[in-house]
Amino acid sequence: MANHKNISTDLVSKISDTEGRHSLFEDASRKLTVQVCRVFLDKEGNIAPARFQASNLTLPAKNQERTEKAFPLTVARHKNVILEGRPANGQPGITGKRVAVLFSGGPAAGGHNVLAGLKAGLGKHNTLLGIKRGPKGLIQGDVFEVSGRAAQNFLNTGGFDFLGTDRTKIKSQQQFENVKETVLNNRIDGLVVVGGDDSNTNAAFIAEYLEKEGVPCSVVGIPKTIDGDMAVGKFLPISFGYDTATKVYAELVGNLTQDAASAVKYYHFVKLMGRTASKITLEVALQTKPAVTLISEEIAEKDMSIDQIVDYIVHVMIHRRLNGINHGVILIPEGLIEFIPEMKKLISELNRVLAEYETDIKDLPTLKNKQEFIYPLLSPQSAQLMASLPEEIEEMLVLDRDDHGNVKVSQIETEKLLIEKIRYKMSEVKRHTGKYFGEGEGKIPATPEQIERYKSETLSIQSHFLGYEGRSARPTAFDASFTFNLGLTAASLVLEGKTGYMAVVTEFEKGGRVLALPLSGLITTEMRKGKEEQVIEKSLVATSSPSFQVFAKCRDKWANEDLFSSPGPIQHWGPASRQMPMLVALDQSYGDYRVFNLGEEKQIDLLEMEE
Ligand code: FBP
Repeated sequence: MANHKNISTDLVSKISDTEGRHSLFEDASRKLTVQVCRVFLDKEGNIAPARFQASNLTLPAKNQERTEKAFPLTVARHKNVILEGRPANGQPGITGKRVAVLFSGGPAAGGHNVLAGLKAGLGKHNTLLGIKRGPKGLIQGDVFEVSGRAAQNFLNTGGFDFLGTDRTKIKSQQQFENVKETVLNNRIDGLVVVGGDDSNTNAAFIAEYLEKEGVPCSVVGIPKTIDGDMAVGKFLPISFGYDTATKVYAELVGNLTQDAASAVKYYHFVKLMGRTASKITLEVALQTKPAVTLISEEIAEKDMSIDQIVDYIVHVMIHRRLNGINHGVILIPEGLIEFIPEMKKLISELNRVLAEYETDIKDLPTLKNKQEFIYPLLSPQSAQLMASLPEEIEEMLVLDRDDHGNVKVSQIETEKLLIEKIRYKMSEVKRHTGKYFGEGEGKIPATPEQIERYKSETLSIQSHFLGYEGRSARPTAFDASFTFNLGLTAASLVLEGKTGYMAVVTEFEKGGRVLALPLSGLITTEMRKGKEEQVIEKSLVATSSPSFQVFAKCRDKWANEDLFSSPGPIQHWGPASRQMPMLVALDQSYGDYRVFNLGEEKQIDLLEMEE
């Protein structure tokens, strides 16, 4: 053991001081200001809840008849009308309410600022309660009081660790009764569900159930998910967490583009999280300009098979190699597998079989036993496709779905499936250059020197999956402000007893507009585990959207030359800290993506709530 006598005890104690979320960065972060929408400021500039009234905007149900059947009370009350927040203008504050909040689904940066916004909106004369471990904690009654000190300590920090989260779908009569018990036992007047499409579906059903049971508790949802699929046109440009996650991934992908061009030997294949939607992948592509980006929604629209996708990537690689570039970055959206037509068919057949024979299949001990059981129940094409897949992918596809019936796409190594096929195709091209290069239809023109150079190059691939790294990062300045205002919006709504709404903030370039969308207006019908279910509609990439169109216009340029850009680490202060997602700026027709404006800069002090 070396002698460490010379180590300064002062230095050791300074290093210990950073324990428990007190790095220099975390301590500095807590003191950063957030922007507060003006509807939440009184004449003295102090934070005060807004008042909500009917606006002239509506959100018609996707299927009025079905929605009315599933949510009769909610629909009768809100009549598809969107509410808008207005300043309270000195109206007396509402007091004595107890409001509980839970996180649901995957973590997303900014959740703690939702809590801080709720605490600030409720003020000293109402109580904020935290529910641990998401919907499961709600069912089990795991509730505690959130102090101003605790909320202040978590201000501007990442993750969901203050409360934890889970993915339980509240569906059985028993679960609904347990929720009612928790509400009554804890005298909860308002319940705020911070979650994505499935969690807000939970919120919509709880609101309807509690109203039917005559329990006076308002239920409000808050749109969270890094995936960006919880978005509603101009009313909700994006969910919180998306900006932070995409910036984390864009930094890492930017680094990989630099690495590819520096080491001049690797193709980096990067699968990016985002579940069904390719919105994360699209934003990262806009920020980094890689050689190839696959967008699942486009692939489905063009009905592209796996082999056609492989051919497209190989085509880009060949052209780059002929032009002296044998490296690059290729982005693959996590949910791609569900959009490839033959895979989509296979997954839907599997969903039906898994739903019908759930317990029989679960009981079978090995993958081989499961295969023997499942194969005869699939169509011949699907059975053949399934048999051609690498074993790990096969295993993931027959794995159980999550509680909401989603395929666990984050666990399917789609990038490896593509890599295997690309390697094979590239080696085939190298072995049969005469078939692929030269004059004539379908051949790639190349000089003999180019072909010789082509043959001398090798293909080296590294694969990566970026997902969990971006969900719990410290929120960007945009997400920190966005979420604080979402918390204020939800606090204002529950104080006024509004129920069955989603709190949203829009107009990110003009100081923020604060709205409440009827949750039932967002509901559609989807097949889950082979059955029709009422769920909130996912917002996917529209190939007609400006963000996709801009990408589509540039991608050939990015494929032919190295035009990547590296956005670097997230800036929490300074000029680059005011960026919002490029996709949002494009799709909302804003003039710029570099400066968001969600109101007045405010230093938040929740300790005064303790007095
Ligand atoms: P939410 O929709 O609940 O926010 O989850 C987002 C997500 O990160 C997806 O991108 C990903 O497919 C999934 O969660 C992974 O789930 P898990 O945390 O259960 O591994």
